[in-house]
Amino acid sequence: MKKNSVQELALFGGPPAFEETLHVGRPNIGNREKLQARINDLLDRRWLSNNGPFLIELEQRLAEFLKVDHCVAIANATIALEIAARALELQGEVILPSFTFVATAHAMQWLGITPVFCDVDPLTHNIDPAEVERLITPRTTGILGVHVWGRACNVEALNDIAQRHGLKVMFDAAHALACTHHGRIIGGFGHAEVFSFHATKFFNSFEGGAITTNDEEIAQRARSMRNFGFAGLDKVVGLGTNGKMSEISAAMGLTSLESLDEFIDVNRRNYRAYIAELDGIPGIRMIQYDPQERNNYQYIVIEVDEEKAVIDRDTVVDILHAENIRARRYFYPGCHQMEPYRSWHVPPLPETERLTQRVLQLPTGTAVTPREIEKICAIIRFAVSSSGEILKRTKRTDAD
Ligand code: T4K
Repeated sequence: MKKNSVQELALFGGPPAFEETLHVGRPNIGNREKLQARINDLLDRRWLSNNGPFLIELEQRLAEFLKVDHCVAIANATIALEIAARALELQGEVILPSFTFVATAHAMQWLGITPVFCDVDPLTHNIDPAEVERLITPRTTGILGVHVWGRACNVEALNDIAQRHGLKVMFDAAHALACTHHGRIIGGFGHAEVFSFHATKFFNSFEGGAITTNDEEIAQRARSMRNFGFAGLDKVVGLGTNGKMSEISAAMGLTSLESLDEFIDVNRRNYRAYIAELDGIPGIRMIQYDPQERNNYQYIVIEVDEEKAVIDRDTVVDILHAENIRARRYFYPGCHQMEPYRSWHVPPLPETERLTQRVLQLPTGTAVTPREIEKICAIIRFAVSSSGEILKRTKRTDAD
């Protein structure tokens, strides 16, 4: 479909466009005065990085919150994944989903570990343990599950497979801060878990991430690796990198932590508003969070069933973009369809491919109001109800 035709169609008799663009991933900002006071403190102290007091406080508070023995704050989740994989001594092949942000796969490939792409469960969007077992080879050393949208992987099944095959298990928990699995907070599962505190996450430290673990040795290795391999003033005990979180990021992290409950409340309110507003639109299904678990509700995820909606996901996204709503298509087209992996000709992953064609995300967080959610949903309802007309007009315009 031509871009212009979508723009014309989006405006054709539908609800008016937003004047200011609404984004998925607009950062939540905590208490500015407290942040500014912390920034003054760190400037007065002239301690800007390298294990400063804000970093130590953030690590302690997060470890307490996540009920883990160790929390190692890192510059971002991608480097945290790399450091965690090295601390776990992963090598050869690691099995992970293709339905994830490309950083999960890149972190392994960057270390010379081959990411082996696994299909997902269509209901949970998480790595499918039965498929994992099928992909194990003599070169496999680990399984890297991703708690997609904050909904936990089948941790028990993955642990069981790992135990039977002598593998390590680690989780990419980039989406899963403050989420639970069977009532237990995510952070202490597997050998290690990795969180992202990127600006687009509901809890942010500008850039940032953390490795959490209950294993003292893994924590110690990670601490040393994030600081060039140092284990004392002049003593380097192994290979390392620079994965340190700066004090200004830790200051933002502490400030975000103080507003965590408020951010989740707003996300939950938005989530419920979207459920109510999208109810009954044919072919539009919003993924639901298990009410028995805690979730952070930071992703509003819609599946578009093209047959029932008579409109495909990409046209819905194009229409939303034309109306100044920057809906996203995470995780399109799937890591295995991105370079360098695409050139490897990975065998088909039918559930992943199906999902990557159907799924989109809508704006939420403290930057979005209930009134804006009503309007976003009105545009989606209008797009679906006019889909026959849109198809007719698009065909005509494309043929022009
Ligand atoms: N594992 C998983 C499963 C992940 O989802 C991610 C990251 C990682 C690992 C790696 O974590 P980090 O190394 O980043 O800590 C964004 C984020 O950059 C990325 O962190 C996130 N996942 C991913 C799902 O989304 P892009 O390429 O979509 O970013 P971008 O620049 O298009 O921004 C997204 C939207 O946010 C835009 O519409 C604009 C808005 N935005 C963004 C920033 C940075 C703002 O409004 N303000 C801002 O400051 O990846």
